[in-house]
Amino acid sequence: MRIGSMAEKRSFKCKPFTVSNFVVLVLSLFPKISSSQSYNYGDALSKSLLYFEAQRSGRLPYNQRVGWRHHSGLTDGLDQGVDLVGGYYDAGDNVKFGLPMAFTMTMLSWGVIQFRDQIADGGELRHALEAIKWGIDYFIKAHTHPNVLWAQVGDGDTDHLCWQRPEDMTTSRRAYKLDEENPGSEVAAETAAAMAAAAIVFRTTNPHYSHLLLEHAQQLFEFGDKYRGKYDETIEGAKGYYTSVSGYKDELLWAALWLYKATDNSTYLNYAIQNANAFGGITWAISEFSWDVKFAGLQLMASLLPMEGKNEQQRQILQQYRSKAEHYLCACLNKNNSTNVQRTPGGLLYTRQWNNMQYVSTAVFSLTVYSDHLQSTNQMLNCHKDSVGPTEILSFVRSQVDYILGSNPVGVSYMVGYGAVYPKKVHHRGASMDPYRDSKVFVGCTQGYDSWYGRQDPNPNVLVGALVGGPDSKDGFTDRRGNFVQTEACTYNTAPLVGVFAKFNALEKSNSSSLVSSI
Ligand SMILES: *[C@@H]1O[C@H](CO)[C@@H](O)[C@H](O)[C@H]1NC(C)=O
Ligand SMILES: *[C@@H]1O[C@H](CO)[C@@H](O)[C@H](O)[C@H]1NC(C)=O
Ligand SMILES: CC(=O)N[C@H]1CO[C@H](CO)[C@@H](O)[C@@H]1O
Repeated sequence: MRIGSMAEKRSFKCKPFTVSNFVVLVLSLFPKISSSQSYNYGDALSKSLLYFEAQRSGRLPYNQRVGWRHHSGLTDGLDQGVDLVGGYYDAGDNVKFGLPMAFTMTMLSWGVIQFRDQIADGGELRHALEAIKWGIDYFIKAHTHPNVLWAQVGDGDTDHLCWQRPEDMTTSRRAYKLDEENPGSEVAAETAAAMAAAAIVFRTTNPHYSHLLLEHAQQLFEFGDKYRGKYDETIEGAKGYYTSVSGYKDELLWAALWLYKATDNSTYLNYAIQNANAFGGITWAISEFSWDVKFAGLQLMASLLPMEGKNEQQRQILQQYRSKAEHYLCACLNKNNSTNVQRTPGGLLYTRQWNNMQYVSTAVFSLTVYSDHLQSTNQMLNCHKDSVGPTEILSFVRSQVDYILGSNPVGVSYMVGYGAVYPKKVHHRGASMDPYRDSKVFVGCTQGYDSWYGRQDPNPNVLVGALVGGPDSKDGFTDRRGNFVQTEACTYNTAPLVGVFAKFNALEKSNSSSLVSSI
């Protein structure tokens, strides 16, 4: 099976406000490649976690480090009799979209599970755990009954009519609920995956919390599986923003694998084995991995499971999962015979124009995880064209990470606040206006567009750690607030990078001369 148009999405994620005076300021006129430069991955790691504090909704704690943000969304859910205060804004707007928020938490948790020691080594474990807990605490509130999950607060249409700081929001904060009559298997299952992954993260440091998360995860999975339906048909406000193109079967398999990993209960493994074919788990060969299409991610998870103790059927199916995962990895490495992920002339993986960085981010995460796996099991990755070893994979990952941090034709760091040159006009409501701390004067719905959105000046607040949408297929980048295709950042862009930065930071520290410089 091939995917054709399976992932043309987020088509209306950000309302284009003005398209008229599009001043193309193609910065690529000033090439500045410095590939031999060594980056401070520890700094990138710390910054990546600060970003999550800037995206917080709710009542901010005393130790909030991003000072230009303040409390917001303090009555979310109130009208509907539920406390939905907290969680994260997903990008440059002020809506709380359940599906990408849950995916962000799953990936952040996976990063901690895989790279816990390296994150601790970089001094950031506490911040990583706090970032996860902030999202997961919200899911606990949102899961009010075994078969009820509140899956969204606010809606894209009204939100996008306004350009307001979250602290000033006057837009609709209506909350949207999933239940037995109004199913939404993608969000139920992705939230189950996030909570199961977080249960692993907190297993030793907070066993009570971990146990609670497992209960929620099991119920949510059962709810999503038993009452099947596409969430964007239930929550109309999600369509056009986070349309589920791949449906919910990938999320169900993904959640089952996370639950298996968290509980070791073979019921969940068998679910992923029995449904492997019918749900596309071993039939789809796809070369992208995102908040929507997660076959590649679940195939990778399945291929990391140990074969010991599995029966013949399980082994066979797991092997098929693995072969599809390897298709994805080989495609990223440009080692497949024909289907590969495109690259820009500057060498960046290129999937599509709108927020391309999200795909780069999941690809480098997957490759890093697999490289570690090959290393520890003393194996090679056999692609059509070539066999690739763990060091070569890591070397490619490093090229992508360094591109992100500044080794690119434009010479800009696509991670905001990293280095000297980075996007200054990020498409982000809160960052683009005077901070609430300094100016409590209310900014109205359209007033924000009039006074702040179209300004030529840099944003008053630096959205440190945000990974913006990134360059186009020719490495071009236009730093303009209205250019949301390139200058908007999303929580799920940064989340997979946390562990990868930690890994490179640790490599650099432990083996600064030999290993890292050779890759
Ligand atoms: C495994 O999970 C299933 C489904 O939640 C449950 O019914 C069963 O009791 C669990 N088994 C064990 C050994 O905990
Ligand atoms: C890939 O192409 C090479 C060279 O054309 C060929 O030898 C090989 O059999 C192909 N591999 C697969 C799996 O198609
Ligand atoms: C068409 C092509 O060459 N793509 C292949 C890449 O590798 C996977 C796994 O071996 C194949 O399934 C694809 O067909």
